[in-house]
Amino acid sequence: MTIHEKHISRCIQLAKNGLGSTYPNPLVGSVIVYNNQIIGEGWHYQAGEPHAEVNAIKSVKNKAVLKNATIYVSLEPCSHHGKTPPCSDLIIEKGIKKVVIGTIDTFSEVSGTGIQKLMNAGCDVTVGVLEKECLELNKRFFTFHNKKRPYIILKWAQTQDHFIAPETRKNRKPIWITNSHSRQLVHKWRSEEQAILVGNKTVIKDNPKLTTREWPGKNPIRIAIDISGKITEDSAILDNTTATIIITSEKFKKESFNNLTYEVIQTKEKIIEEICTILYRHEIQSVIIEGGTQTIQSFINENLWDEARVFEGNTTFNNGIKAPTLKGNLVSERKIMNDTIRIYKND
Ligand code: AOF
Ligand code: ZN
Repeated sequence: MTIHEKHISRCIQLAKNGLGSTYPNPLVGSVIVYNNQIIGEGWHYQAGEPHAEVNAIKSVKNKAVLKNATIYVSLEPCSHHGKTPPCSDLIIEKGIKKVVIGTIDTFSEVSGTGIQKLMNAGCDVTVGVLEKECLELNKRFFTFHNKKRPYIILKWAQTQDHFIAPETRKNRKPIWITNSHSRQLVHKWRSEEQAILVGNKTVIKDNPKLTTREWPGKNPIRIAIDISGKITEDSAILDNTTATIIITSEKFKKESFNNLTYEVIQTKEKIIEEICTILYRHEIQSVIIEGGTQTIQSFINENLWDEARVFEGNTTFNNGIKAPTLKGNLVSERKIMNDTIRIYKND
């Protein structure tokens, strides 16, 4: 690992402190190095608050040495006036001459103009250090801006014989396939995404809350696909404690109020594409899809997914509802006690 890579790697590590709380902004980390030593660090906590570079510069005690220091940042410093002023202006104003950047910011307001500004001011700019890792860090942000849809994560739990649920079930109570540690991990994952989506069968059969109650993170926006208007008013997802979007047809549309929004699907053929467009319009950068098989499979069939996280429990059902099937690259496999977790990427 080169010195540049070592410092950008630290930027990535710092940036991850903001996971789940920076939407719609990206995760960004920054370090300032003088005489081969890190003299300042910062990351972006939350949209509307200072950017990573501002926090890193603020943390430097002896500002006089900035003129001979190098600033490392995992994403191109911004050049625009958004909720906060441009970071590239601040870098220039502080006299920092060397800038090392992980990757370009593809947000249309920035998109290379931050780098240009720095170069025009005479800074020595290096771009593309640990680029792959920096792109992965902001996979949600980049997918949203580049593909004009959210980053889509599919999640399901299956038995050893690949069923996600038994055929029949009493009392709208889910039957657990995975252990409590795996379920806690799922709640952590929910807290990292901006939204969570299910089909109406899951709402009707499981009556899920879709919250992060087993993890101290924020709740994602809840989304249910209910084209045929089958979700009943006593469903837990309509409890108004968290923002919820019901995607339905004109016939079943109701008045939106407080935390509950109804969105209408116009087409018959391209429903999944249209759902992605609706989510894009709501500025949702990431969504975790938690079932059931029909909903997940319809995203797979349209090739509208980025990552799949599949739990395999230690039980068998012999019959029931078959798990989705997909072709993807297995990128990791690990165990939580008796459960196996496999992560697939679609690339
Ligand atoms: C940076 N450093 O730490 C972040 C950047 O509304 P604003 O002012 O917060 O600007 C948001 C945009 O700035 C966001 O869409 C992204 O392009 C960039 N985020 N840039 O130089 C940071 N978080
Ligand atoms: Zn900035």
